[in-house]
Amino acid sequence: MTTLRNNWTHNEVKQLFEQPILELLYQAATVHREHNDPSEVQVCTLLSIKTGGCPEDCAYCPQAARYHTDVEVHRLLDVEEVLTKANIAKQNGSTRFCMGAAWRNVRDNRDFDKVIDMVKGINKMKMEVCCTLGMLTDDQAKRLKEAGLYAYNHNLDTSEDYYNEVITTRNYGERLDTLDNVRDAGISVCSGGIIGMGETNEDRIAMLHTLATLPKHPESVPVNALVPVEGTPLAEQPRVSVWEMIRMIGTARILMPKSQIRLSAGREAMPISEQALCFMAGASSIFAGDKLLTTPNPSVNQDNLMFELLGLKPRAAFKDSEQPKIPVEETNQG
Ligand code: SAM
Ligand code: DTB
Ligand code: SF4
Repeated sequence: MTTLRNNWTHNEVKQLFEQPILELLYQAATVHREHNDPSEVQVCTLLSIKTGGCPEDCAYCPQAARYHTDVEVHRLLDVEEVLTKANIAKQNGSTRFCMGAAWRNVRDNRDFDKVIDMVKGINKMKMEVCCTLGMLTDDQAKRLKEAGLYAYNHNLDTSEDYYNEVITTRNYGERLDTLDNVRDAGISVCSGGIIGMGETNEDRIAMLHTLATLPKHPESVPVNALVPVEGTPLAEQPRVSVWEMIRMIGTARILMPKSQIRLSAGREAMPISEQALCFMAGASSIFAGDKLLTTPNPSVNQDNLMFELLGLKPRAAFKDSEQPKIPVEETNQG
């Protein structure tokens, strides 16, 4: 059994990434089978709890206020509405519920109090609760942890060198600081990136190297294919091919054998045969439901058919881990 390593060299990552695609696929599939049950796929549902109007300039993002996209700005949803959506996601087979907010960073205001109530409510439903709210301080991370947050998503998105080509309103170091705060608070780390933004293979290799040499591997690594959205600076980017997705997923699987490698944005444009190759390369998680945050995704019915066809089954919640404790004041209320 291969052991977990955090000391990968840039050259090792490059050699893995650049090997002939079928060799990479075979090696990644082998590592996947050594460490995981390849028939299990984690099913997560996303919900945009606060949409659009974001002050950041991420060139890929339809929610940045400065680009003219079709996304309608919406204030933070009410707690009850979010809990109802989480319940539907659970009935549809999701074990993780991830709430996204178009914020640069979390602020200590009434909206954050509401998010805390959402986290408490979803944890009580015995789902893995995840948030992606932008930058977090260490105190905010601790508060989320105490409320029962299981995971926090904060993507590196690309290499440090290419970061400035995509986002100018924050830097890579700030991204890494938030990941540290999340890790230190004892929250499961979800961090990955996007391909298809004009970056080179060197940038993809560098991002994978950064992720795989963090003091602890992120427990989840989303691999997104850019969904080009009209009105954003990256609207005209060509779609990435399945081979590029396999290279990213397979390399991530070999580098981080136990992490959930998530076949994330981009599935809407992929036939089942292509998704099957991604599962073969070690993808072990998907976003389910007909919408990601603002863009389309395959329907639950389509995914159920795919699972049946490929002999996949959903992974149980809190497998290999514990459900975060429910705060005392909540248990008292029954
Ligand atoms: N505002 C928070 C932040 O940026 O961390 C959380 C929400 S943000 C929309 C979450 C992630 O969605 C981004 O880091 C990016 O990786 C992904 N994303 C956004 N737009 C995308 C697109 N058009 N295609 C693929 N992934 C996208
Ligand atoms: C992640 O890596 N991908 C998800 C989730 N984490 C938050 C978001 C994908 C967003 C795709 C564009 C949209 O739907 O707005
Ligand atoms: Fe804002 Fe996040 Fe979109 Fe960047 S990716 S514009 S921070 S919502």
